[in-house]
Amino acid sequence: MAIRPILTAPDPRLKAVSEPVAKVDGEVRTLIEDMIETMYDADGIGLAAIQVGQPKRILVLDIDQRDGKKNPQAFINPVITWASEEMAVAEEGCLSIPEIWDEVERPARIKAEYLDRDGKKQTLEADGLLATCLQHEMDHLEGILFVDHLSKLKRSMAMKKLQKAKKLKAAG
Ligand code: GNR
Ligand code: NI
Repeated sequence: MAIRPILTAPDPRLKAVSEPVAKVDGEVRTLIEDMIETMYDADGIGLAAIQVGQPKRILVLDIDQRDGKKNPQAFINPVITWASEEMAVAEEGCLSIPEIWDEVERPARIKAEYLDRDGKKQTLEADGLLATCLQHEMDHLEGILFVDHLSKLKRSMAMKKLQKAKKLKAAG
């Protein structure tokens, strides 16, 4: 396993639309293991493959890391098959937009289909943080970041704040 570097905005690769995985093979499983290790190392609860520079429709999640217990889940070629009309607002952050947090409105409940690490088809019904996080990660597969759901003004303020933080970090 290896920790891979996480791309940060405005890296143009984060805008790419990721490609479906044709076969769940060893290479895909290695990528998934690296993504899980990278997610934990960065204290994240989710990660999409494009965030480590791989434009593949793969994401990993672990939304319940209390008590240090780990329950990582991998989703390959996920598709939302149903979304509730009811919406929910949640505070979101992104490992590719460090230190920026804001409220995003999304469907409150969703149903999804995906392949697991064994290439087996699975279905899932989600609400709460799982629904938020899954939709956030699935946006990454389309090249969409959570700030793209904000007003133009809020987005440009967020990106300015990020640029400033990056400059400060580079200057040491
Ligand atoms: O670690 C993460 N936390 C988070 C919190 C609220 C809503 C979404 C997320 S996902 C984020 C990790 C990440 O950037 N995944 O793409
Ligand atoms: Ni993200």
